Amino acid sequence: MKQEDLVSQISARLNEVQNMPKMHNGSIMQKLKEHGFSRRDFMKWAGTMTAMLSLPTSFIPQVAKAAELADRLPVIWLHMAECTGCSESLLRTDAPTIDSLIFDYISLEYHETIMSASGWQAEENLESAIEKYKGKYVLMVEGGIPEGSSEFYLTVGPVGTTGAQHCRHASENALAIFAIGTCSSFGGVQAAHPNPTNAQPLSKITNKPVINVPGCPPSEKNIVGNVLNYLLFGTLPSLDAYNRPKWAYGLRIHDLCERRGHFDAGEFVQHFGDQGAKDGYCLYKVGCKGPYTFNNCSRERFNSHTSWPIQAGHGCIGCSEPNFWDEMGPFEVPLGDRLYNTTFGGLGADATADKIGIGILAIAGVAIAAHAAIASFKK
Ligand code: FSX
Ligand code: SF4
Ligand code: F3S
Repeated sequence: MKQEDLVSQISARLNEVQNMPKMHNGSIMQKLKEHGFSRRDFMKWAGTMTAMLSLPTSFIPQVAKAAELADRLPVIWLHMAECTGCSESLLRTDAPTIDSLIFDYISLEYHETIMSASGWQAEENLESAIEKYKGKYVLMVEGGIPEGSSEFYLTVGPVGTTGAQHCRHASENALAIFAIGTCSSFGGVQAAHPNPTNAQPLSKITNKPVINVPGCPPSEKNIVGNVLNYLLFGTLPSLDAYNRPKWAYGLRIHDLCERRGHFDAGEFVQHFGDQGAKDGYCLYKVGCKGPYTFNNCSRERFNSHTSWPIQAGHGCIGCSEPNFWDEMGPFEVPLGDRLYNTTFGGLGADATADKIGIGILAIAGVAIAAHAAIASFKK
């Protein structure tokens, strides 16, 4: 699409959003000011988000406007079987970030962790939010969804009502649906073998399209980026074979890793704590799964760009990939030439998120292991 066409498409969409009812008194700037952020900080943040969404810098004012209009978007957030790490990733910082404040500013109509209501009152809140915003709310679900034969796996509210029933009911009238985190996207830890509760991803619970935002947990930027993307375009983003937005999950961890130069030079950590570890060498031989994992951690990091697993000295464990608990382990041993049958379709080490399909990785695993061995040998 030509840039002028994109500009007018986004402008029309933002006008439409602006005409939707405002759900807060006050503005995002007031909220940010209360927490010590200036307009300049906000515009700088909008610049970062614009780059992250792969938009040219001329779109910064529109991204800022989308954030200002975030209070027009009612959100219902359901918790299923999980550790609440996804919510923590976004909300529980000791110093609120602009991302967490934006999330606070959207109209979060129902979120079990942070709302004050409980019991019957909470149930009523959920029902009235679904009723009031029928067809207009965004549904975000965190956690895998047990579909076990026992009614005692994850019941919420009235006796016998399962989490799965809640998800189906809330998804029926949702405008857009996001599976937040690997558990909701792919089943996660509770779906790992032997999956005693028969936990399922959200996409298997509802027939409606689900955008997956995996990561255990996903970064706050990937959660907020999806909200902004939706405000800007009002449509599903371009998705990969696992329904992950390409702007966030289009590249492998390995592609932009800060230790990549060491991988290419054959400089590896052989054991945790050795001299290579102190010198920041590549973590492939102590199990890094960055070559097989699609996510933007190496570019965006976590906690306001402070750090990320590989910077902290541990390899990527593949937390944004389907079945990573079963398929990527043991976490501190290289995959090498073992079969990895979820991500690549035997397309070789240059497979991109675009081309992947369900298939068997033998070639890519061997190619990466061989490259690591040859690079090591040359050295
Ligand atoms: Fe936890 Fe969320 Fe992992 Fe799952 O994150 S961080 S177990 S993806 O659902 O709470
Ligand atoms: Fe980085 Fe891991 Fe790739 Fe090494 S193997 S360059 S640590 S992503
Ligand atoms: Fe997960 Fe790997 Fe990023 S473990 S947080 S995808 S570096």
